[in-house]
Amino acid sequence: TGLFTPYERVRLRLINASAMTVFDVRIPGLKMELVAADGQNVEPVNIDEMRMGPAETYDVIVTPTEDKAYTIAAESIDRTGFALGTLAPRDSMRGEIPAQRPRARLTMTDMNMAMMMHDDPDMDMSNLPDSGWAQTGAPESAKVLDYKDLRALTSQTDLRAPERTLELRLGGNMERYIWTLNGKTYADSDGPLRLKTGERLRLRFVNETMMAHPMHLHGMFMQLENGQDAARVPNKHTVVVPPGATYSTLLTADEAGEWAFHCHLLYHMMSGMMTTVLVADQDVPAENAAPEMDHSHHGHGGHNE
Ligand SMILES: [Cu+2]
Repeated sequence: TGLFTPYERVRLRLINASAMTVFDVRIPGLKMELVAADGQNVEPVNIDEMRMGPAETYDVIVTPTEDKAYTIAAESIDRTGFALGTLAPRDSMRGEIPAQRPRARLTMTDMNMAMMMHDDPDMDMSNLPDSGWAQTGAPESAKVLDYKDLRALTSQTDLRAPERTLELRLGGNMERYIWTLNGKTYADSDGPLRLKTGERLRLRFVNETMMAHPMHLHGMFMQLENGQDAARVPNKHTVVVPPGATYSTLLTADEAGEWAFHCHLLYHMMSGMMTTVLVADQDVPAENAAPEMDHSHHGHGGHNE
């Protein structure tokens, strides 16, 4: 229970610390003023709820005015249950638990969007069913956070255009339960993605699966290309790429070293959806740039056969 005095402004840092669960988060009876995404300040957005993938972090300010308990309700998107917290003026009070929402089914739209856009970028999408991923079950009047709403509070410092695009295809093989980046598991990969110190590049995530993948980079923030102007694209350490979708981020490779880069769904990471980025001066011979991670003795390898 988080205690408040009525009319107090309370800042909550919501962190999805689950291993495998995407949550829809709401506090019935309270508007949330979203002020930070993944710990990075954004222009305030007033919302009723947001969807959060593992590792994603949102700071919200709420102002409870009534002398009663409010429930912080995080409903798993498979609708099997809630993770619950309480905001209350006194200890040992309990708020109401909201009714469970129906589970949304994924549709042809979720499955085919990436493929169709690839085949014919101009095709007419108007007669397709709605995306199942987009159906949160929130009431029509509710404002659900959209990535497009995120706008950095202050200007980005590196406004260079990217010099190149690095594509990451998110894939999986259901018969063997392996998850892959560019068709390979971590154990079978060709080693780190090599970035030159200081370079500006685009990372393009192409999700070829029917699941969302929260792609998480250590060491540096990515700037999500969400339609905001270049100076105000938001920083993220985790980007949830919906089923069949293609999302792009920008990155300035300004932190030397080898950084983990993986899907934050634990079982996906462990079964192969993991790589590293190596930021080094290009002149340094690869074998001297940094010690390779030892795939054979590393717990994250794909030893599932
Ligand atoms: Cu994944």
